Amino acid sequence: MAPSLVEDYITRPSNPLGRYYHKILEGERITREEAVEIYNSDDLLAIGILADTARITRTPADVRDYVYWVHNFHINPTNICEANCRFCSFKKGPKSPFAYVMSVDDVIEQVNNYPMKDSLSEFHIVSGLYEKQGLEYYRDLFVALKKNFPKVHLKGLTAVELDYIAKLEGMTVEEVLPILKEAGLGSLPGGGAEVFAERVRELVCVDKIPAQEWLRIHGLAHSMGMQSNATLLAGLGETPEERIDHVLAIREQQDKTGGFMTFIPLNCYYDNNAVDAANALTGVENLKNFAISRILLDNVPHIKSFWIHIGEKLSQVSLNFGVDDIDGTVVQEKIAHAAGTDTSQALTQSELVNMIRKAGKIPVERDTVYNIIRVYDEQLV
Ligand code: V47
Repeated sequence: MAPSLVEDYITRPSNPLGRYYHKILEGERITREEAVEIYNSDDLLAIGILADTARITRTPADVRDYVYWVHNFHINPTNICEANCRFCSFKKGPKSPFAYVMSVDDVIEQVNNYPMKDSLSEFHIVSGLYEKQGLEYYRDLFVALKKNFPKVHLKGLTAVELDYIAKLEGMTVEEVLPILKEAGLGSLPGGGAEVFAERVRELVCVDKIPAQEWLRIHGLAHSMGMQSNATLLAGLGETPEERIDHVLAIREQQDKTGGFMTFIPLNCYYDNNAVDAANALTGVENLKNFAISRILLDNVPHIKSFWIHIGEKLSQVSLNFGVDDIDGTVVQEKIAHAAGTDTSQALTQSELVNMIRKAGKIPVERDTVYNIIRVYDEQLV
């Protein structure tokens, strides 16, 4: 829609969401109550306009059409996990015939087998909670990855894994994080947050660290100069208000400690796990989650739609609902695929560039911490 049509649509007297348009344009913070009204509206177009207005208003003019992606590679050192999250289809018990454990050498070999390894800029490293992979394993792994691939940023270990490793070693996360940072860890991924609502956690991930601890560990990383991401896993039976409260908890933490780069609303898949598929999100709800995150998070620079979870086409649509990042090449996604997502396990750099360009945006390759590597403003490579 042309800018004038957008303005006409959102500000027409009969549109109850019009007043939020002015609020967002003026840089005013949206409250919980207002967010609930926006989220519960059936006017998806107006919600998209509000989110896009929030994105545009808070982004410098020269980069407003940029959509970011990263050349990354996922490393999951084991699928053995002691936790019992009811939504997890990736986890295996130590005696399962499908359990696997990778040594440091196995990981290095796996990366070496990737033909495009020389242009990678990020390793995304997450794993199960496994007693044989403690602090020493991760220190050795990070040192080896840095030795073999010195230019690649290590984004690894969720707050849940950090808490587990610390307890395993009889240490605190305050003690463990500096050791891992020294070994090469650059930032924390956003996983393990799930839904912060205690009511839902008791149903689906009762043995996971509570929300306050997840937030505290991210705040700790921020205080040590490490940035991080945050996720919401929706589709676990949570209410719209619980989704909004989750986003607000991130906003509150960000006010205190700064370091969140990206917020990533994820949607659950239900194959091979114990969560009822009746909770599955509609496409509309996915778009509302992106939009409300952008509208509320006036202090987090980026909103990511992980194309692996919502598919390439809805990812393209999400770029009009506040999203400015689609993650990356990924290379071998295992967690959502174990649960039945039917997207590819990887996309090439050209496929990502095309996907963004066909949605009318400018593809920008970034590194983990959003330094720009290349702006694809001309013809494709
Ligand atoms: O934390 C688990 C989720 C997350 C299922 O930081 C499931 O840049 C769907 O955190 N269906 C891992 N999802 C993914 C993640 C992530 C992804 C992309 C980028 C970044 C980043 C982080 O996957 C887990 C959990 O919330 N998950 N089971 C499932 N059945």
